[in-house]
Amino acid sequence: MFGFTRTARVGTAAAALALAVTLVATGCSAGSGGTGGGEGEGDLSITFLPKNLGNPYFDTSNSGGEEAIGEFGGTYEQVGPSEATPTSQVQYIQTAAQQGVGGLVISANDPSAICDALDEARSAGVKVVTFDSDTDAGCRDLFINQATAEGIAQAQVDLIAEQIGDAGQIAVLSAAANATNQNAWIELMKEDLAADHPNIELVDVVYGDDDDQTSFDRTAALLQTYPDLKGIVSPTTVGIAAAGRYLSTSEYKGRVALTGLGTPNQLREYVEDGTITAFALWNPADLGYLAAFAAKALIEGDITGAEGDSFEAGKLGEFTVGADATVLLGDPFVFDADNIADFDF
Ligand code: RAM
Repeated sequence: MFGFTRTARVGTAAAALALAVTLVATGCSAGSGGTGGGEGEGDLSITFLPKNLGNPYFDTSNSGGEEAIGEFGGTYEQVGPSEATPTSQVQYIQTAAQQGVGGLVISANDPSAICDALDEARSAGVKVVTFDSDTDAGCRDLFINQATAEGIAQAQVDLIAEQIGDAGQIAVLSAAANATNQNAWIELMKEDLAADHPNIELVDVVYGDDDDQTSFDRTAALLQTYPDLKGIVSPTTVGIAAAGRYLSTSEYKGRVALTGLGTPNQLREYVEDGTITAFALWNPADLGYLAAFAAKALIEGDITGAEGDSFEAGKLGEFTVGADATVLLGDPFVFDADNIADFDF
């Protein structure tokens, strides 16, 4: 499994090297989960529920979960809606509860719209781990956070500021309007811009719903509406890939900067053709892997989600639960023309 080390730092050569070495040294498990039931107490059948299916980011994160579950001998399943709308996950949560799975690992499309369903699942004994995009804290046992929201916001503001000479109009192309993760990052980006970048004007925030075509169309509309636009920040892997595709064959290529959060495989061609200079992300596979081990620790009663609880997460080592029942994976990482060849996800 390609893996970021927990000590990776934004844009450092050492981190890039560690990543590259891990990439070469390890492989990704393609097998399905085990036969159910681990060595400890509890039912290690664990269902992964992404925001929507068909998103390479979640394919990678959930393959990390599958790898972990295979290692500890549980049963992996992935289910999910085709559209990332606030209530589209409810039916899958209800089904998991009826099946009596041991754990549910979910990236939430809305902080509160799925809470009733999650409450019912938890009442039925299902341990609920949010990862990637949280719910309200009271609706889950644990949240596995990819990186601090402040760090993710800062990385994107730094990137766009550098790419447009710290001045001019920018817009944000986000995911679904209610997405907990993107909304938290955008609020913090606004704060960073106001505090440190007086000459950058954020003129609009638009939503592509983590749908490729919608994101593509929103990009076209932004460029028409704001002829002086200098840059687009897209804090979603779906959005940035669609915007890259639009820009790469348009008159705006190289004139309007594009950055945000993306996967190397989806953006490689746009880095190579000069549409994108640099973008950020974390390792989605490690995020899913960590979330699976967290679910195991909850199911087996090793942890309850209390601050200071700690648990083992296989090859990633030991993690400790922080405030608000949150576990932190690491730091965001910046990809550019110099390091993108080292990554394959
Ligand atoms: C998309 C999803 C996901 C987010 C990434 C960066 O794949 O919106 O929730 O974390 O982008």
